[in-house]
Amino acid sequence: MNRKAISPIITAAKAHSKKLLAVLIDPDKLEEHALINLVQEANAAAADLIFIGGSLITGTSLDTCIETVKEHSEIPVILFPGSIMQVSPKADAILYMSLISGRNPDLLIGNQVISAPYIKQINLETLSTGYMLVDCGQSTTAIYMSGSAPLPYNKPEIAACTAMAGDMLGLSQFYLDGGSGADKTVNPEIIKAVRAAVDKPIIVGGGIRNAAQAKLICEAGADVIVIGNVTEENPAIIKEIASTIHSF
Ligand code: 1GP
Repeated sequence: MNRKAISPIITAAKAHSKKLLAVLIDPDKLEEHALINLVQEANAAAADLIFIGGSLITGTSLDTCIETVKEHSEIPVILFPGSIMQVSPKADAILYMSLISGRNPDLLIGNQVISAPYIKQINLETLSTGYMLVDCGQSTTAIYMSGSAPLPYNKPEIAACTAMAGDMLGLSQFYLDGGSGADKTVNPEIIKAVRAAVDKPIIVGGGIRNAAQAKLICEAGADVIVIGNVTEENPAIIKEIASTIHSF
């Protein structure tokens, strides 16, 4: 199959200060008709990336979901796996994450060891990502499922040192995540601190519901904005958020 190389897309966008919009699809949540509608909205909005995955997927629909997206869109598909069950050769790339905000060895390195041979076998592009859960005021599925404490909301210096360590270990990018459906977004002060600490792409998601929030997050230094929940309720919001961050 013809896959798109993703790393150059993200690196080039950062180099040109162009912000990217990623639409997150949870394969469990959408019926085929709603999925196609969402993908068409993403196309119309010129969304840059589609992330697929979830902290807990209860269905067996990952491959089918990717196939449907690919049938209806040219937007690159990147796996955002909540577990080693969520690896598929049908995607263009995978966020190969280490949960560096936590101290759960399985998510720091254990699951990566288990999944590495298969990912190599299917020749999937790996985007090495320092994944950092950030406390946004409530417990989320991601926090619970990871069995780890998130970074404190009001301690930017801890987030900065965490990203700095990940940078020194050679991770290629960082994902600051407030968790799906978070009441508030990641604290912009945390994003600013991480931006000052590392010169690598920063992905931010969790609780982003409108263009004004997306703009604040871009201003704080994010390179890629992720929206999930809000697009399920209101797919038309994709265009509003895309045009705001693309004109940044
Ligand atoms: C969650 O960052 C993503 O891991 C997106 O969050 O669903 O709240 O947009 P939302």
